[in-house]
Amino acid sequence: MEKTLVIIKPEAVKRALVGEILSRFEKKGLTIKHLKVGQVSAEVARVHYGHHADKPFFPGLIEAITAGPVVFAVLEGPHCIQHVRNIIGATDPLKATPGTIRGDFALVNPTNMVHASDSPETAEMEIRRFFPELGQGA
Ligand code: 3AN
Repeated sequence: MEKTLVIIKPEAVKRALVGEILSRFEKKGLTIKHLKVGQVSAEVARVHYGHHADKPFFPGLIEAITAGPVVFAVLEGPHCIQHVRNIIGATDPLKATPGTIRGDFALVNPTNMVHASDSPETAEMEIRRFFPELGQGA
């Protein structure tokens, strides 16, 4: 069954939106396979957002994702990756449709509330990055 990695970002944890966000995935019918509170280190953040390293917003992005506790989740279900991307909405909160998580709760980047893997390859890599303790069980 397809899996994806979700990070509920520090701004969303601070605003007490964890339950609201997880419940949207659950109501869709997706299964929470693994769940934990943690923190993204600056070192891991620079790897995770390496594809944006040359962008002017990179320092702010690293600051935002490392600003406080986050929630990591592995979700599972048919077409899980695309369903989760649909539920979270467009990357830019200004373009995210109302009814999506970013459309309902975010105003501006880089605090767009949630990260979710965008392909099977990144999902596999990100699950290994943020749940190393799962090993082969991931
Ligand atoms: P997504 O998170 O939707 O997969 P990416 O991977 O292109 O989008 O962007 C990673 C993160 O970088 C976004 N979640 C957002 O926080 C931040 N970001 C993307 N574009 C901008 C931008 N133009 N200005 C500030 N932050 C941005």
